[in-house]
Amino acid sequence: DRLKLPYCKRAKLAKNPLASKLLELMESKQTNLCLAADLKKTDAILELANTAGPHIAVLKTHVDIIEDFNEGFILQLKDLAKRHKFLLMEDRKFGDIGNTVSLQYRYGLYKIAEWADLITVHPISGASVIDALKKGMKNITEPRGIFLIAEMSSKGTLTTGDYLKSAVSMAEEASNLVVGLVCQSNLSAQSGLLQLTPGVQLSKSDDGLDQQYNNPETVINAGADLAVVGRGITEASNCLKAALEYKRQLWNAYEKRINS
Ligand code: S5P
Repeated sequence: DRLKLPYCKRAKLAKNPLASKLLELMESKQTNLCLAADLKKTDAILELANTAGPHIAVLKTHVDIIEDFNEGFILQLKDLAKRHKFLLMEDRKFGDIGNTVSLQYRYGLYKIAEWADLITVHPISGASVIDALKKGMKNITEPRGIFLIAEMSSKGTLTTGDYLKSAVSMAEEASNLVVGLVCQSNLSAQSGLLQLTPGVQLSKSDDGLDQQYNNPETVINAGADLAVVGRGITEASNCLKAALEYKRQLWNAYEKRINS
């Protein structure tokens, strides 16, 4: 049972080397927190990454909301990721035909393929999107991984029924490149795949725009291996204190899960 296995054991079962690396760093840093740094200024993201860095497994970005994006920012972010040992995920949610996705991944202002360890992808266009992204990774020497979005957190999402089931099989069949699933419930029994679950907040149940929140223990018990926290940390009066509190609660819930 995936949910009962410790991260260090699952690191050996993952087919993607980056999934193994991620599971190992979660174990060694004792954190299953993915921080959504949804901020508009590079300085603010770098400051947050430096403060929270030692306590998170993944820093998740939406680079297209940044107002002063530049290459120096990426170099500094990569430097912080190396120093504090976390991975970078660009939550691009690619959702077009293969050819367009491979161009969006590799070119343009953001050159995501050059720096993001992990990306998010919608399975909407079919399984060939994975091959297209593989093409976009050509000559990139660092390991790369994909999180496939099987199920969204928002109220009224269309990711249900057969769509959801097909997304899971797509991930399981491409587990050499797919590191895990973005979803709200325990959908895959494959111990080498990670479940990334957003919609986590301690003090709110929604955000007024149909985001739905659960608490750390609920999402970990629903199968989350990595829990995404954004505004619960970025809008706290003390971001470090908030990050530490989410980290503590998420890790305790994980330990309880594997030991129960
Ligand atoms: O279904 C989803 C998938 C994602 S990746 N629901 C989500 O909320 N997300 C992302 O998680 C979203 O884009 C945002 O970056 C983060 C949640 O942020 P929060 O402020 O609501 O915690």
